[in-house]
Amino acid sequence: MPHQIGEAIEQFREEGYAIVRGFFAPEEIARIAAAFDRQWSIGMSHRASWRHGNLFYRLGDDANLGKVVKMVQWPAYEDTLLERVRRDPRWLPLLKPLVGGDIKQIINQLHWKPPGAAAAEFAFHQDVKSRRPRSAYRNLPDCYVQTGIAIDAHRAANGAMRILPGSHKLGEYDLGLSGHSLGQKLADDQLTAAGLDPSKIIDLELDPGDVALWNVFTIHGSGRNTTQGDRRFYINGYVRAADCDRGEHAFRHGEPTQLGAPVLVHYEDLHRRPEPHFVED
Ligand SMILES: O=C(O)CCC(=O)C(=O)O
Repeated sequence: MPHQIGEAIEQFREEGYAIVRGFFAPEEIARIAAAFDRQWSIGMSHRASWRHGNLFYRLGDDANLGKVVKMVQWPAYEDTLLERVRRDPRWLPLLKPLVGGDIKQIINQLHWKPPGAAAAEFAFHQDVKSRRPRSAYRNLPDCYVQTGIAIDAHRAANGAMRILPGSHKLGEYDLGLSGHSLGQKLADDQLTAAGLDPSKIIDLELDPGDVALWNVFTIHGSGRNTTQGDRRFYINGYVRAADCDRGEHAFRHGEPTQLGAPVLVHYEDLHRRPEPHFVED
């Protein structure tokens, strides 16, 4: 594993993405998968999107499937296993060389791609677009690492992420996208229209327990799941604490830090409206 981690860090710097194989063991993935299923049931029990502090069940009306849970943001406040995974000490050898040992987290998210769901496609985008408010971040190209844990196998057929290697070196790039990438079709034409070469795109194929890393400027997206099974992905986004005014600590001075009372991440009304409520679209 140490050898693999060194290579992953180098590839992340050079190509804007990397994969570490077998980061979590099969029995751990089985437990995380069960946590996903619990979170899906909670989400589906609500009549509309529902928020409690930073915890947010974002529901959608899918053209093919009807009601779906598009994602859950900050399930770690609700589920102790998911909370432990986000600050598992095994992240440190991977993250420390990139952002140091004092690390905040700005993304804690569960993604599903149910078979056939159109609402679960991500058009090509760069995550930098969602790092708001921009004034809260310093040194963005170097301070941020997005990670995704494959719960199911990720293959081209079930909507594995597609990545443009080296695109992190382009900086913030106009991909002609209006609105959120989630729920918009993944199409090579989008890249061609933006002056990029879609033949350079690669599928990020992962086995359960593999971890993918990508840079905040890396151009990526993911298409439709055309298989019969689900495709689940646990995303945690880490940032050098000194370079970000938002976020929950995951590690302080190299020590895992448990979640406490929620702090400001993306939900601007956290202190004005902390109570549970529905969010109508
Ligand atoms: O779940 C996915 O495939 C897409 C992830 C992604 O594009 C993102 O989180 O920015």
